[in-house]
Amino acid sequence: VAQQLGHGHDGPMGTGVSDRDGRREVAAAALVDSGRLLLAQRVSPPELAGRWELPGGKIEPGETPAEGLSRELREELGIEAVVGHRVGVEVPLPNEMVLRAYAVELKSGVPVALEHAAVRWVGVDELADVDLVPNDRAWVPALVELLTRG
Ligand code: 523
Repeated sequence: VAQQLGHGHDGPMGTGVSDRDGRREVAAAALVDSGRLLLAQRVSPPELAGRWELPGGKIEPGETPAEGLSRELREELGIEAVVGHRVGVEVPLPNEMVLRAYAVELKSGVPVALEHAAVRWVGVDELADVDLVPNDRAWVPALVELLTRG
């Protein structure tokens, strides 16, 4: 909801700043369970509504990426999750933000679309056909690898 840096918070690092370069992180979950990846369908903004993303959101000042992403998944999907290693490339966003994906495991609960239009589980064979939000397309090769190994 809040735009750009700030949010009205003012931590020791300044406003909304979370990494060494002064960029605010948006974290997204590559949540894999039983060999399938969880996707969530955005409701906003208009240009992204109806398209599918790895769920997540902005890390707040004072949160680690793992803490912030766990919080977002609790708020958006009603699940408890364990945040693991980085997946794929980092994607620069406007307003000095950076988008990063993390491998996530489901700890408890069943994902429900509390802030999305819908959720769905996709197998590696379906990934190429999904209407992903443009930023998340950069992760497809890494997601294929995540879904095919082990
Ligand atoms: N993305 C994106 N892909 C992706 C996520 C989770 C986010 O491209 N998988 C982009 C979309 C927005 C920005 O990152 O440009 C912030 O994501 P958003 O809106 O999901 O984060 P929130 O929920 O923290 O944002 P507010 O509604 O502003 O609180």
